[in-house]
Amino acid sequence: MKEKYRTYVQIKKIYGSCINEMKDVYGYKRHFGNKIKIYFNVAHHPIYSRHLYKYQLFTFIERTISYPKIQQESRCYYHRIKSSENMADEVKLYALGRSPFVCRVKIALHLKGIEYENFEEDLSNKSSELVRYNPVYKKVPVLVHNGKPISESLVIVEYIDDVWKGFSILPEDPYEKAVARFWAKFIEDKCDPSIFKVYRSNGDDEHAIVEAWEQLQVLENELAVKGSKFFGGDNINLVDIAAVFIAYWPGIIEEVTEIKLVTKDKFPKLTEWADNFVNCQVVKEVLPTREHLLVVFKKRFGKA
Ligand SMILES: N[C@@H](CCC(=O)N[C@@H](CS)C(=O)NCC(=O)O)C(=O)O
Repeated sequence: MKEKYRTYVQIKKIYGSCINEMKDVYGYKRHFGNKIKIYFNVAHHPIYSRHLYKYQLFTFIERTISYPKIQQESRCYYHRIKSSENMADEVKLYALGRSPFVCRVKIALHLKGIEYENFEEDLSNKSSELVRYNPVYKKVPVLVHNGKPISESLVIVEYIDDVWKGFSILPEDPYEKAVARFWAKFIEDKCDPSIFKVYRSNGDDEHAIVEAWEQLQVLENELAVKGSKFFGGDNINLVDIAAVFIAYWPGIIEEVTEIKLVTKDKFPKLTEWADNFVNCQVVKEVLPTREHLLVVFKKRFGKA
């Protein structure tokens, strides 16, 4: 009890000093409400998390908070703070904000708390660096780590997981790891291309629609069998990251067009997963805005 009180006093002290820092950063004072909310906000906020990590109060907070969603998000921040030693490296990302492939890499970087320099590409006039770093495909994303380039989003995500500590994107167990890779490859080789095909035909190719539904049904069944919030279980993993396109893009494309591919009626589990996934803090941080994609797709589908 005494220890708990001391910890609480410490939190209050940190909380007080951090309020000023937050005012500097955000220019306004946040309202934190009751005690539990204080812990919640403290655990969430990057500045607080840094202090909390320093004072090793995180486990106390984890014990205090009984809400699973808060725990999940707090854990993410914890891993980001824990991996702060990751920041010494020079990391460059050749990117395109609206690309789901780039988003995969950004999610991985954010999960690990890695600072990186973003180089936004114009695909109609690719930079000489992009062409030099990815001479085979000349596509984004390319990650350049201490001068060494790596291409292909899923390869990059695995590289990030191998090199940097913190949040584990792939399971440790070799069998579980192989299973995660299998599903990521299924999404990459089967699901995404079949959905792209539907959109490329403006929804006119009925055979393509049936094919896409077949692939999506496989994912729907997998989620039903797993019975978990994410493909990765309680936390996101490689499979969830691989499926970022399915989680976010169809909803926006289907707002612009008449194509209805990923609907709640047809895929209740998959759409529930998509909601959970896009609402994860790290995912929200990296997704292009709805407004931006709406502009892109209105132009693309001739609705501008
Ligand atoms: N399989 C690649 C796909 C990357 C990709 O298609 N990138 C697109 C942007 S979304 C691109 O750079 N396109 C340029 C081009 O095709 O010339 C990956 O996973 O990284």
